[in-house]
Amino acid sequence: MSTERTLVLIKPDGVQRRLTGAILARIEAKGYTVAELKKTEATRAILEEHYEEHQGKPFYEPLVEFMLSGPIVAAVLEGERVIEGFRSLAGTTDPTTAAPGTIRGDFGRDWGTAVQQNLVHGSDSPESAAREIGIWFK
Ligand code: RTP
Ligand code: MG
Repeated sequence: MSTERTLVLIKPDGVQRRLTGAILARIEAKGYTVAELKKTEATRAILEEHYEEHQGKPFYEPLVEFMLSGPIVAAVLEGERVIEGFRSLAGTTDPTTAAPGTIRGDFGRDWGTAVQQNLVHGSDSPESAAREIGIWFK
């Protein structure tokens, strides 16, 4: 048994496009528990912490601007191997090439500006999950 917790964000494009319910339905259908859930707005300070590893990369500033562009839904999921499992449900980073059947593959596309509009975030390791849950659910 390896029950884990992971941090999921429905990014501003997902909330704005009214995909929150559809995304949560896929999470629950897969058998994961939504342990915490809130609609919130990011701040630059929160994003600097959350995206610490990406600071200095060319996509960092556009990513932060995008994440500040509207409300976000933050969730903590629980389940067996949910960290890897949610990333599998989400699909690869670029929605244009993410596999059909995944959240990014089914709902995302290239919106002209960016890969950053890819609907969801999911923690990528147990260490990231613990760190990110602490940022969004203090
Ligand atoms: P996430 O962290 O959001 O779950 O996505 P990820 O692991 O698949 O992607 P990551 O490499 O951690 O990048 C974080 C977010 O930055 C945006 N991004 N833009 N080349 C680009 O323009 C670019 N690369 C990454 C995406 O929003 C990505 O989800
Ligand atoms: Mg990542």
